[in-house]
Amino acid sequence: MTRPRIRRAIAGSLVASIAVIAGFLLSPWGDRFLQDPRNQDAVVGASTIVLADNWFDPPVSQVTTGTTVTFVWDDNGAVHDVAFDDGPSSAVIGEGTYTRTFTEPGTYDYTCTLHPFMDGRIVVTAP
Ligand SMILES: [Cu+2]
Repeated sequence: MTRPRIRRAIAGSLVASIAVIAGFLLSPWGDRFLQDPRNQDAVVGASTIVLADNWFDPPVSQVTTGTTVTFVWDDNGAVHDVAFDDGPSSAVIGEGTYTRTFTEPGTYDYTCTLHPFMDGRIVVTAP
């Protein structure tokens, strides 16, 4: 290849790469990647949290003490876990459920250790 051809080839692959990245960031998945899920409004009373599309739904939930929160895997077999900052965590699984009962008020952050952007929060208030 001549030099101009090489330059054109490099420029072409650069443009293609930028287009792919921009396409990703503008997609719904990229939108989720860019935002902190814990900035979402809390859904009051949500005691079931669904794992789908690399996302906890809802990412922020507010419940009262004594509530058992159930996490439900529904991501076509994609493997995730629920790991709380204060210790408890589920197994790394592709289907099934995980439950945790909250006896103390507080803010409980959790994440999926396989997908660091996949974050969630449970706010526990006194009844
Ligand atoms: Cu995950």
